[in-house]
Amino acid sequence: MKVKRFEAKTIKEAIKQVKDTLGPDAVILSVRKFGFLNRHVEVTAAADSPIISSSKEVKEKWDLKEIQTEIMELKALIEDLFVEKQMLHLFQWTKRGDLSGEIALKIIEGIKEGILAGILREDVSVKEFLYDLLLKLVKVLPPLEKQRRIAVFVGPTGMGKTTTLAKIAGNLSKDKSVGLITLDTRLGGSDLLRAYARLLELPIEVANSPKRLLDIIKNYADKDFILIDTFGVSPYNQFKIKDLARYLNVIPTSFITYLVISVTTKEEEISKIVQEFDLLTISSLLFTKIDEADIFGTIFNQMVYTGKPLSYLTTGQRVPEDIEVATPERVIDLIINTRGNYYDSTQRNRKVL
Ligand SMILES: Nc1nc2c(ncn2[C@@H]2O[C@H](COP(=O)(O)OP(=O)(O)OP(=O)(O)O)[C@@H](O)[C@H]2O)c(=O)[nH]1
Ligand SMILES: [Mg+2]
Repeated sequence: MKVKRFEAKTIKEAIKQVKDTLGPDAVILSVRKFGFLNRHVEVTAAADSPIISSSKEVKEKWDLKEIQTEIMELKALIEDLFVEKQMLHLFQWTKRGDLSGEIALKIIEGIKEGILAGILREDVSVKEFLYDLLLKLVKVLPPLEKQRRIAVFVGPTGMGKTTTLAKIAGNLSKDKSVGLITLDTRLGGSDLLRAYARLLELPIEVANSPKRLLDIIKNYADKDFILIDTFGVSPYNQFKIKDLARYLNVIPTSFITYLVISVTTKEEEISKIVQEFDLLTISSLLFTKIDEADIFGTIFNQMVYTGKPLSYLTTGQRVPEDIEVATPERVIDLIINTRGNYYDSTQRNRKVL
C-alpha cells in the first residue's frame, strides 16, 4: 500500500494529481483545507499500485472516484458555508451592540481578508470570537492615581461632571489628601460640590479668574491630588469653551482633562461635543449614566473615531460607590451583552476603585 499527500488550490486539482500519480484505484483517505483563508487543499490518498489501467472495469471504478470527489467538494462547500454563517451571526452581534455600520463592516472585511479567519473555527462561538477581536481594539487610561496629580472635568451641562468628580475624590481621599476647586461661579453653581466637600470633609475653593485658579493650586501644594470642576458648556458655544481654555492654560503642571459625557446622549451630539471640546486637549472620554442606557456601541464608536482612551464609567447616583475604572473587558462586555446581562456582568468584571 502506497500512501501519499497532495496539495493543490482546489479539490479537483488535488484529485487529478492523485489520479495521475496513483492511478484510478487510489482511495482518498482524507481531505483537509489549510493555509491563508483555508484556500489550499491537502488530499491524502492510498493505492496498491501506481500503474494506470484503461480497462472498462477501471472506468467504472473511476466513476466511483468521481462520486467520491463530488462528496469531498460538497464537504468543502459546507465548511465555506459555515464561515459565511458565522459572519452573518457576527454582523448581527455587532448591530445588536449598536456598533456603527462602518466599524461592523471593517470587522467583517478583516475576517474576509483572512487576517483573523484562522481563529474563527467551528469550536469558537461567534460571541467568543467577537469578544476577543474587539478587546484588542479598546484603549483605556489607567485610573487618575496612576496618572497625574491634577484632573479637570469638562463637558456640557448636566452630564455628571460634579457627581463624578465627587466619586473620584471620595475614593482617593480614603488614603490620600485631596483638594477641590470649582470654576462654577453661577448662582448656586458650586452648591453641589460644596455639599459633597462637606460630606467627604475635603477643602473646596472657588476660582473666579484664571489668576485665582493659579493661586489656589499653589495653596494646595501639600495635596496629593487636586480635582477641578468646571461650569457646563454647550458644544455650540465656542466663546465659553475658549473662556474655559483661558483657565486651563494657567495650570502649571501637566494634568488630565476628562471629557464627561452621558451615554444617553445621541451619538451625533457626542461627535459634536468631542470635536468642539478638543480645543481643551482632551485626555480621555469619561462616560456617565451607564445605568440609564440599554446599548453601548456609542462608547466603542467614539473611542475608535476620536482615538481617545476611555477612563471611568459611572453607573448611578451614589457617591462614591457608582463608578468603575473602564477596562477593555467591561467595555466589550457591555457591548456584547447589552442590558440583558448587565447586572451579571457587573459582578464578573467590575473593577472596584
Ligand atoms: N443615573 C445616573 N445619574 C447620574 C450619574 N452621574 C450623574 N448623575 C446625575 O446627573 C445629574 C447631573 O449631575 P451633575 O454632576 O450635577 O452634572 P454636571 O455635569 O456637573 O452638571 P452642570 O454642573 O450643571 O454642568 C445629577 O442628578 C446626578 O445625580 C450616573 O452615573 N447615573
Ligand atoms: Mg456641575
